[in-house]
Amino acid sequence: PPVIHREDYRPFPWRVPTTDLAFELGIEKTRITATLAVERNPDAEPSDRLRLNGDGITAQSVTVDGEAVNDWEMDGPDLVLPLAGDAHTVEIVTEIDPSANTQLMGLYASNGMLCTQCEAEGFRRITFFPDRPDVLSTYRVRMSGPKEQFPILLCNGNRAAEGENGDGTHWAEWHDPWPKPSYLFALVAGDLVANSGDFTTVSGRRVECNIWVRREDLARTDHALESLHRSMRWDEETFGREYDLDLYNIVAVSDFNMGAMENKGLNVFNTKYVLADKDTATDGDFDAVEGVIAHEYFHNWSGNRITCRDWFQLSLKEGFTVLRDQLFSQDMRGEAVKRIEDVRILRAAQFPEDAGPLAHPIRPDSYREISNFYTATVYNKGAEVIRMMRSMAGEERFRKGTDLYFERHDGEAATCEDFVRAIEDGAGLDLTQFRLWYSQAGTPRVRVSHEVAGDGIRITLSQQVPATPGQAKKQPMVIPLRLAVHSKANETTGTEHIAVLTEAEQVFEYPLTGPDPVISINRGFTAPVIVERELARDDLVFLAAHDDDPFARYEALQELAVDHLVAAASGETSEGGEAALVEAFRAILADGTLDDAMRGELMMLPSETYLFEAMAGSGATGTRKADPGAIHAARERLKAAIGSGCAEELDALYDRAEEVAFDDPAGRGARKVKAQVLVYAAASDPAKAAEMAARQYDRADNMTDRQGALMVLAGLEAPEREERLADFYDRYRGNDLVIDKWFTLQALSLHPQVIAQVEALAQHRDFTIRNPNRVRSLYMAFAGNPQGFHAQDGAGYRMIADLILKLDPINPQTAARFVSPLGRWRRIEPKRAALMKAELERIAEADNLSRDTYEQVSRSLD
Ligand code: DPP
Ligand code: ZN
Repeated sequence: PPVIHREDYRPFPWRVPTTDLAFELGIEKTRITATLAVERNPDAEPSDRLRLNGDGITAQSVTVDGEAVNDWEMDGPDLVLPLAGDAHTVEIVTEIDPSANTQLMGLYASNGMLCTQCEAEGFRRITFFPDRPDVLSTYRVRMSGPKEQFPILLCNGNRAAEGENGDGTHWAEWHDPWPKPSYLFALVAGDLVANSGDFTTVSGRRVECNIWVRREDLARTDHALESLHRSMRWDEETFGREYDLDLYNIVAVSDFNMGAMENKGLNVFNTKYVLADKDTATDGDFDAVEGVIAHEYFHNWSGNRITCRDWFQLSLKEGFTVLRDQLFSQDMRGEAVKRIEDVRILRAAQFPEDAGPLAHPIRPDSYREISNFYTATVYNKGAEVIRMMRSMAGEERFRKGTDLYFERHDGEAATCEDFVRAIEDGAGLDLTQFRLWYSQAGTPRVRVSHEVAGDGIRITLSQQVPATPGQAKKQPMVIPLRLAVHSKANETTGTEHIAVLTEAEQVFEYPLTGPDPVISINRGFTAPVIVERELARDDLVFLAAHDDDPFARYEALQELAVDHLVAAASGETSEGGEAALVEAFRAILADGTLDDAMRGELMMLPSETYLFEAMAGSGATGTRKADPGAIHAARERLKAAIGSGCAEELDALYDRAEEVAFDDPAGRGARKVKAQVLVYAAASDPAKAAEMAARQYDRADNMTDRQGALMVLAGLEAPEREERLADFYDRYRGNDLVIDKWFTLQALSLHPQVIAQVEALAQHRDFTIRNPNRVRSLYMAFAGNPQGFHAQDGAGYRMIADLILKLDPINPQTAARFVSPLGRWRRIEPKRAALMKAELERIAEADNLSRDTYEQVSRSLD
């Protein structure tokens, strides 16, 4: 498959001012008549040929200006049509079989309904079209189909007309007044019901909002609707963005590759991010629904009104929109905890990507298959990069920058460069050097050292950006770091400064506020970097207990744990490390100034994936490899030490939390710490943990408590395990999203037989490889279970490779997502690395690999 380069971008020679689509809908046969008004694009190199993208479709007929023509030709999947004049009307008829569309790209069938997914390149599976985001067109769509099967017909924009055909079929016409690229097209036909609620915008526009679901799911849609209304209000207040149609539809679909899709006026969502009630969804699920509803809504401005010029600019809409949804959730639920959650995600998903064979800048330079670039780098690091601009400008000036961006580029297909320039001009920043964040991959490492000089402190910061594939040499980046200098002797905290590191090495001087200084740096995680500081253990303990920045407290505890665990896993002595951690924990458990939501965060040890990253490349020679087995063992030992060392405090915390009612404002925090107490009990006293967890399960009046208990039970060899797993299954049988949880918590469990259990689950009658949620619920969970995935004999690697080979012909986009866990082989100890590499090679040798999987596997072996 060819490589596409960012530098090769050329404007399309033709414009398509209007697109009329007529759909005759059927599950097995849908006929599409597309009528395109085309005219020459004065801003492009002229051409007498019109290239329309296709993918697996054939034209039944082609007419130009009303005349049937046959001088067109197929060039691979595309249709190329000679056109001599300046403006023409092109009509093309295609026929497709939605029921055979297992890729879930384009128009497909799900549970008897029809729906679409067009981003990035799915529209070309419906009809021939210039399927690229810089071709904007105004769409009119007519749908017709059997009324009983498809009583509801939805499309982008507003309803224009509808009627009956008198033969059992009916039709509807929709018109979207806003020009859009083809990837934002959507259509839904099915037997659906809506939870509806109006929203009145700041200027008084009444917007009808609907959450469309299957009848049996209607009772679980209130949270989604409320989240939508909150998002609409927040975007007006925070970014000055108002909604621009009379209708906002969201449809929940159970077969979906992504989380959700921001199609203009007609979002299509994975059911996972719509349905939630107390009995079936955890607190985390509620947050995820709120966050994804907000994300897709915010795309209406950052993505739809201003879209991307080409797919290399994906972070223009995704990075910015992730930042917007993060800020929204911070405002809804509290800044400190949300920030820790977001950093945890970045470290779990993006840091390993940046350190591995799939590393790429947030604005990639090339790709074979764009679906492979919907990554944590483009999304989450992209958000961090814009967050840094915001930190440097301050909120008010940043808002001036985003106002200018929306004003300047409304209605356009823009680039990352356009965004940066608007922020420069609007916020008054010079981002010349800062632009390196768009072009250089890899997580920068910042070293911190200091010396006390009189009543001041000189802090030396140096940076190093590691080599990444295709980028051997790096230039110094702009790294804004919020910092403060505390006094350990006085137990006082210093004032906050912002140090902006721009050179390879730089000295910053600040006054001292007391003796025994301890530096608190990258407070609030202002920069997505790895800080390397040689802090004495006492200093970390001090920061963990006293820092006035909640993120810095969390970070100090994490660092204490990382230092100890990496040393222990490397067979080095970590004299007193365990005792220090037990004491730091005790302080967290006893700290009356913390609420339980924050306490719960502080109680979470760094993940094994994060520890692999910390271990790989560390050590005196910098060539150390991660040893998953040793890390797992060391982490379990530490959990046991904390569990027994703080047993009394943990019990007391559990008892206190158990008294808090579900609806109490402190309820979420209480549920979070209960789950953590069970985790430590399982490591230190499994019999007691089994009893506690079974009791929690039996008494639970909500999914958070039930799942938290079952998660722990699933890892234990106790009779309670089987009983409660069976109970859970019986209770929720037929509820796909909850049965997904049932698969996931077994695949993630610490049970020694987890591999055999996952193999058995793959044979379970409820398992199907055709539903992406179900596949991920079992196998993505398993790939994230280090003990199972990294089993010494390679059985875990083999299982994932087998899955990739089996899934690739069915759904390549989802299959390719499973490659990256195997791709980390270079940072793992040699025995396991060889096994991982052998599985990648086995995949590479398979015939007819999809472009998606081929690209990921070949990059991983390079
Ligand atoms: N639907 C995906 C998202 O919102 C891709 N645009 O991020
Ligand atoms: Zn998005």
